[in-house]
Amino acid sequence: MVEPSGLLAGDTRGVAKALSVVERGGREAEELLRGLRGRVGRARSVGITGAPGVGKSTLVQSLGLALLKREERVAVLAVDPSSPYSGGALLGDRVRMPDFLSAGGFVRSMATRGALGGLAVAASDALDVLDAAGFDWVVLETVGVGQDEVDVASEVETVVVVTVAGMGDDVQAAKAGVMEIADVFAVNKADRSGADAQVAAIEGMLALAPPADWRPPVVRTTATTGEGVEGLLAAMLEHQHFLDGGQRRREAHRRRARRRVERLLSALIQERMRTAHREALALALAEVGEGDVDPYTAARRLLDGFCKERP
Ligand SMILES: Nc1nc2c(ncn2[C@@H]2O[C@H](COP(=O)(O)OP(=O)(O)OP(=O)(O)O)[C@@H](O)[C@H]2O)c(=O)[nH]1
Ligand SMILES: [Mg+2]
Repeated sequence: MVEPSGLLAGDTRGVAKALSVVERGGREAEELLRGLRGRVGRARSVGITGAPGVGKSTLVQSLGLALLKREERVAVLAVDPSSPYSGGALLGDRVRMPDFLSAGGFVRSMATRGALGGLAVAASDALDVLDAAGFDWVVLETVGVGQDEVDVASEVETVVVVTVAGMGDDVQAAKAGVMEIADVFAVNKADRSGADAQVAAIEGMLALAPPADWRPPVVRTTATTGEGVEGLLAAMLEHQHFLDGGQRRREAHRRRARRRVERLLSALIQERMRTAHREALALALAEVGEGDVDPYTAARRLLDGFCKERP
C-alpha cells in the first residue's frame, strides 16, 4: 500500500512508487487516487505528440530545461503504447533526456495497456499523481499517430503537435484526427530544408478550419540546438493564458473528468459482463454469430439483464 504522504511531500521515490501503482491499476491504484481528491488541478499540463522520430523527446528536453530555468518544477511523462517495457524502467527514463535529468527534471515512461480503461485512463491517473506531487508543469510525450495517442493527448490542457517537413506525416496525422486536437503546431527540424513549406501547408489547412476563439500558432523549432524553443514555450504560455480567460480552464477540466468517467464506466461494464454475465454474454455472442439475433437486440438484452442485476 502506497501512502500518499511521501507523494504529497514531492519526494521522488514516493512519486515513482505511486506512478508504478497507477500503471499497474487495480484496487491499490483506486485507493491511491481516491486519496488525491482535492489535491489536484494546480499543475499545468502539456502534451507533445507527433509521428515517430519527429523529435518529440529532444523537444521535450529543451522545453523542460527552459521551464526549469524559470524555477518551475517539471515532470515529463513519456507514454509509449508500442513499448514492451513497463514499470517505468529501462529505456525511457534515464537514457533519453540526460540534460533535463541532471538539471533536476523528473522523467518517467509508461507503457501500460493493462489498467482498467486503457492507456488514456492510466495516463490521466499519472497526471493526477504528478499534479498532487506539486509539479508546476507536467509534460506528456505520446508516440505515434493512432487513436490511442489522440486519446492520451486529449488528457492535457495544451496539445502541441510536432511535425517535420517532407515526411507526409501531416496527411497521416490529419487522418488520425491529430490535427484537430492541436493547440500549437511545432514544425521541428527547421534546420533542414522544407520547413517553410511545411509551415505554409499547416497554415493553409488552418485557414480552412471554421473560425474559433483560439487559432493554433505554428512555430519553427530546431530541438537539437534549442533554436525556436523559447518561441514554442511562448506559444504554450499564450494558450495557457487563453485558458485562464472566462471559464475555459474549468470547462477543459470538466471535459477531461467526463471522458475519464465515461471510459471507466464502459470498462467496468465490460469487465462485469465478462465475469458475472459470462454465460449470457457467450450465448448472445453465439446467437449473433449464427445470425439468429441481430447485434443491436443482443446488446440491448445484455444491458437489460445487467441493469436488473442486484449489486
Ligand atoms: N536535424 C535535426 N535533428 C533533430 C531535431 N530534433 C530531433 N532531431 C533528431 O531526430 C531524431 C529523433 O529524435 P527524438 O527526439 O528521439 O524523436 P521522437 O519524436 O521523440 O522519437 P520517438 O519517441 O521514437 O517517436 C534524433 O536523432 C534527434 O537527434 C532537429 O531539430 N533537427
Ligand atoms: Mg521520443
